[in-house]
Amino acid sequence: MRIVHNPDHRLHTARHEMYRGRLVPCHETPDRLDHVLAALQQQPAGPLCLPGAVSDETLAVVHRPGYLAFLAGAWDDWVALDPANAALDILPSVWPVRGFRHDVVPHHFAARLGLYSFDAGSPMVAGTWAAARAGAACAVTAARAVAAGERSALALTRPPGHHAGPDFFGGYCFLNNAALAAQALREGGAARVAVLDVDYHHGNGTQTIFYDRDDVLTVSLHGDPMTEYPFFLGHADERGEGAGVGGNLNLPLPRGTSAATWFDTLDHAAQAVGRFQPDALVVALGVDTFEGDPISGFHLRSADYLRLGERLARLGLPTVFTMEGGYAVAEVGVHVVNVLHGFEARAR
Ligand code: FKS
Ligand code: ZN
Repeated sequence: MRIVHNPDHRLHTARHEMYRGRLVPCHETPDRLDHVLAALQQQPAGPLCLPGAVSDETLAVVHRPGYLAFLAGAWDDWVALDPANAALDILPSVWPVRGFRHDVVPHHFAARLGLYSFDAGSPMVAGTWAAARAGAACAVTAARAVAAGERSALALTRPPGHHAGPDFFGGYCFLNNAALAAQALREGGAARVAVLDVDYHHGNGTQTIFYDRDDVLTVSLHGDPMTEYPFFLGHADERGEGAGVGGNLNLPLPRGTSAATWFDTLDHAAQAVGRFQPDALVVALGVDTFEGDPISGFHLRSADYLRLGERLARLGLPTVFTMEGGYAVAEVGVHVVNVLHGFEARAR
């Protein structure tokens, strides 16, 4: 398996996220990725390589140009508000809810920050744009390698991507790496692409991006949004719209779900992927389904990640993995590597 890693991920190192009325240390830290690289040194799973160049036009197929320009200029705009802001992370504090205008982009940076976000838990720093952009390049490079004939590739990157929508960030995500990979597979010749999201949290950004399209199936198994983040999307009755009706499948599960039930549900997800008869697969790979994860509530154990990799390989599809969540930091590396080794063991 080709592994495309983000050499610039450390540029996105934030201090605080807002949580229940206070600023707490960020869960989404650079050492998450360092643990994966360390585990890959112990148990190699394929050649490590760097991302190629990716144009703004490529990003703009998935994200709105105005949103991309906002992200690119955010740090300078933040510091222009007040030079003292240079010592602080960017976090939004005002949002346009129901009844407000979304079609007018305010001039004030604090207002644009709210327009383009959905939580106060996703800090931006000076290097966020560079890190996210290099991460998106990893996803596109991995997808292009698979489109060119590699059996599989991993975009080993952070910040993650599956919560980022056409024009919004949140849930630690700024650019949707899984969606960019799916789009690159489409452009590389796959007529139909399935995205299977196995992160603990619903892939709301990916769902939204492809909701009205019939060429990309989105399937997510995740904590029930009635109690789990991101709360406002991810229910079973969300099936797609317009040409995309039937092209989205949500499999919400209660907090506390066992590995056995989770794997039964994975089988349903895999059957839906098979029925769609895709030419390629994107797996949004979060390992926050682990029983020891500090912010999640499923009960997978380390060896279960080998089984996950095996089951994904059994779909028999050219496959791109994107790295999403996982916060039991010391174990993240072993779990990701287990998925890759399980996959390689069954991949032809
Ligand atoms: C604890 C509250 C956590 C935010 C959860 C975000 C989950 C992000 C993720 C991703 F893959 F994107 F990284 N609320 N302070 O795991 O889905
Ligand atoms: Zn997650």
